[in-house]
Formats: sequence, C-alpha cells, structure tokens
Amino acid sequence: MNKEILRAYFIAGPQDFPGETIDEAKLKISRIIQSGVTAFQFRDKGTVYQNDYQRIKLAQDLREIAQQAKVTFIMNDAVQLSILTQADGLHIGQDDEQLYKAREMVGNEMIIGLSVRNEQELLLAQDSIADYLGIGPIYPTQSKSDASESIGLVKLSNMLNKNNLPIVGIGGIDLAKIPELSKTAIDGVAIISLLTKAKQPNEVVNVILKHFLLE
Ligand code: TZP
Ligand code: MG
Repeated sequence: MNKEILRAYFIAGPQDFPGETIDEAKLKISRIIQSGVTAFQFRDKGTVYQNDYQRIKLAQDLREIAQQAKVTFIMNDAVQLSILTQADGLHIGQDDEQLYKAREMVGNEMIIGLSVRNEQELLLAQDSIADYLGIGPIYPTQSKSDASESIGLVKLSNMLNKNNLPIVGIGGIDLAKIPELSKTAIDGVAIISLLTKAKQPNEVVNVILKHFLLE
C-alpha cells in the first residue's frame, strides 16, 4: 500500500452536518474531497435514509467524485457497500466484521484499514492482514459519541516504537496539533471536524501536506 494516501485523510458522512439535508451534506463533502485531500472515508453513522437506494446512491456519487479528484475512496464498516461501489479500501473497527472474513469478502486488491485504540490492540494488529492502522483517539473528540479514552502524545510515541505498519492518527486533531504530530512516526492525519467546519478546506489541507512530507 502507498503510505502517501494517509497524509491528509478526510472522514465524513451526513451525520457530520447536523440540521442539513443529505444533498447539502453531499455538496459540502464533495467540495472537501476536491480540496487536495489524499483519501476520503465515507463514514455513515445512523443517517435516516428514505430507502436503501438513497444510501447506495450517495455512496456511489461520492465514490465517483473521489475518483475524478484522484482521491482514494475508503468505505467505513459496510463490507457489501465497499464491494458495490468498487471502493479502493475498507476501514473496520475492532467491533466490526472480522478482518480475515472481510478480506475473504472483498478480495486481495482492496486496502483494509483497522482502528486501534491502545497498545494491546496495536500489538495484535502487527501480525494481522491489515494494510494500515488508524490509531486514536489521540486527543478528545466531539465527533464520535462512543470514542474510547484519548491516548495522548506520549503514549502514542511509545506505541509507534512497536509498530511497522502504515499509520494514520485520528481524534481531536486541529491545526495547532499538526506540528507536534508531524514529529512522530505517523504517516498522516485522519480528520472530521477540522475539515467539515473549515471555511477554506484547501488551506487546512495545505498545512497538513506541508507537515507530512513525502519520504
Ligand atoms: N475514531 C476515533 S476518533 C474519531 C473517529 C471516527 C472522530 C474524529 O473526528 P474529529 O472531529 O477529527 O475529532
Ligand atoms: Mg466501525
């Protein structure tokens, strides 16, 4: 897997635009996808759709927008929808579909990312078939209601000493945190609110890309 896709990794779904319609959320997500991010993860949590078709259509449209913008498209949780949209990747959590079962379902081409929340999960993940890991929440976050305790920078650095997989950091990351994070061994940052709330997403993305340079 090319680690470069993890540098500026945008995550969103309609739930991240409270009070807005699905179409309004789609438009805002599309603009951010086109702002220079390296990956987009469609994370769809608890949105009430009129029917299944509406959800599939949203996923397909965002997949297409990402493709046109040459942005890696990753589906969160939904294995079947990752196959249907021909996603570049699938991201799963510790409580989701088992890694090996997901691999069996999506085939060998698709990137699989796994969330890890602590050192124990990180160590177990080292010998797994995951292509990359998302470590977090690093800082307290407002965007995930069931987020576990934040790890903090010191613990994160210790964890990274025991890792040899591509890593994206996640959780509570704002612009002030980018310099300290870029000094650790993570390959990039995964963010929701910093981008969904940005007036100029491309300026945020430029700061991130400048700090997480290519090797
Ligand atoms: N997983 C761990 S923290 C988090 C997820 C999905 C939310 C990150 O959102 P934000 O707004 O960048 O803190
Ligand atoms: Mg999940």
